[in-house]
Amino acid sequence: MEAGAGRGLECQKIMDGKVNENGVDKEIPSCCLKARASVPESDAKCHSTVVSGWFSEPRSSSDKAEKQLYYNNPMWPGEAHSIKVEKILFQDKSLYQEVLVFESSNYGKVLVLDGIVQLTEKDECAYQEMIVHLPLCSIESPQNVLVVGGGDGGVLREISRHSSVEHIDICEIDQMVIDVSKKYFPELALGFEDPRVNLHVGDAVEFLRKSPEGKYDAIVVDSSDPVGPAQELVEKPFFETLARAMRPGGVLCNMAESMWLHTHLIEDMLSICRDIFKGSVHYAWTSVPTYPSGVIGFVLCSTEGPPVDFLNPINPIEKIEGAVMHRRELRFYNSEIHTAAFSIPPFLKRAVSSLRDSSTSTSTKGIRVS
Ligand code: SPD
Repeated sequence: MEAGAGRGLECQKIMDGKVNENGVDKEIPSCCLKARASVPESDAKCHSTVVSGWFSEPRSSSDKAEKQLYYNNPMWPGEAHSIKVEKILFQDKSLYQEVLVFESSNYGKVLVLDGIVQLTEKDECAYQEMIVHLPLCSIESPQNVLVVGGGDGGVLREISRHSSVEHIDICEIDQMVIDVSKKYFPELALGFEDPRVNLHVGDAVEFLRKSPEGKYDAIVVDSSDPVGPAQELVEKPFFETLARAMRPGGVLCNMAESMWLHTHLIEDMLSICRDIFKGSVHYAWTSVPTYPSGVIGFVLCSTEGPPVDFLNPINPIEKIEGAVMHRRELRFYNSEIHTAAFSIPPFLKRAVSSLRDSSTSTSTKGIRVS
């Protein structure tokens, strides 16, 4: 990253607003400059300047042949969000992925796995608080909770606000993510210090297969994007395994990508979940500026049993003693945001058929998709 910092000053002039085409200087509006930067490296003459000192979400690879894919991550082809890098703090390859930590100019420290931003110190609250409190505030007195993924500890930090919780299992596959988070993200990794936490380093599918049926009141799936090894975490067998491990009327919150980029994936996940979870199934979302398109969603499901009204939290965070201030003040979540998170914009309702008739889809079994 830093090696390229002095390169491409000539190119920088072009990026400042002018390009020379066939000997003629032409003004280029900044929006077009951005668009130019989104073509593959071989076509984008100014690529090295665009990335000098900036991190952009690539399909990570040091292999030259794959460099063409720099701006073509299969999850968001044709776009890339860049964050200015002040200093690279850590870079290594674990058994599973490339792990990068850098200090950014505007978002504090940033954790990147296989070239994809997982969290930044500035906006992680909007993800971790929502993925935890949306499910845990929707049931009375959650006691047994499982986290799948979540090796940075942020989800654990949020669960620990719930005094009713007695036991937290976390199954994270990558020990390096845990170690790196403990070193560089202590405000998240403090979640591991809670004595209720039981860490299992390994494959979540294996772990769930061995879990007793009906063990968990709540499961939070804090995975990376479903490319590569995380692919199976959005497929039917995985959801079946999750449902088996949940008690009747238990709740699941699963990361479910962006409404702007992944309507097909959302449709698929909702339809799989409707088949499996005979309680209720909903889609909610939050704003995370450093994730592609600036938003990310969640699928919330409950198993058949005591009905769960996700939209109106029965266990409001404000009423749990000490929860709002536990370890650090809540920054994003409150009960008002909770309910608002389930509001579905018209374009999304049109794109995802199961979100269309949100107010009328209550079945006799109480299944409601919205
Ligand atoms: N596109 C990035 C999605 C990342 C989801 N997991 C984030 C981990 C934070 N605990």
